Amino acid sequence: MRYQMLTTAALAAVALADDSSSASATTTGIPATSTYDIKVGSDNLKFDPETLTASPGDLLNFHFYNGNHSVAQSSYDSPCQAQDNGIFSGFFAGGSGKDEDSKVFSMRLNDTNPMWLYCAAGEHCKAGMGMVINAPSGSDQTLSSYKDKAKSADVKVPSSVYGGVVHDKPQGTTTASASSASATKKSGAAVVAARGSMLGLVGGLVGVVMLL
Ligand SMILES: [Cu+2]
Repeated sequence: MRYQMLTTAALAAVALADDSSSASATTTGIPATSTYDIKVGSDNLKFDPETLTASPGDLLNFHFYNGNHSVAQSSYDSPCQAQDNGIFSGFFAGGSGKDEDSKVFSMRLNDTNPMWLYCAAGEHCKAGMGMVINAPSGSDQTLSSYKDKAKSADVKVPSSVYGGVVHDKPQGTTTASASSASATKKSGAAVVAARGSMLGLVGGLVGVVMLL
């Protein structure tokens, strides 16, 4: 039960962070946070990019392609083993409706600690489907050594989504526009729509947790 409450709190934090960041960007002039799009499975059993340096407050969007994939977090020492205070997106499989055209898993970074990520589908992790965010500098803990260790690891699949939210991909954000005014308006509406769906999802998950 404690674990479920922590999960709920984490999801709420994502939604709240989304609101506060947009407010501060418009009212105080604090530098805007960055958004990173990460492709999962677009190039066989790989993340693209496989390494990423990002800052607290940055938003990470994981997009899923071609077949059954997911993103989960392990420690460096235990590749393919989901850790409780990490993230798990759930599985995205072509044909299930959760494909690259409609859904995305999003999370906001809280710190610059290294995040070792893998795909929990089948044997993908053992086959080298891993990535690292904010890899430790000057360390022998590298992505290639993480992948080497993964070859002989057991895969632990988390039982539920946590550490982020699955939501509908905003519509129209990739459409090229003739004027900057209409582009701004369009993306603003899309952001509001995305936020609404994220909050709705959080509410739904809270409801599910209450039932458990
Ligand atoms: Cu995979």
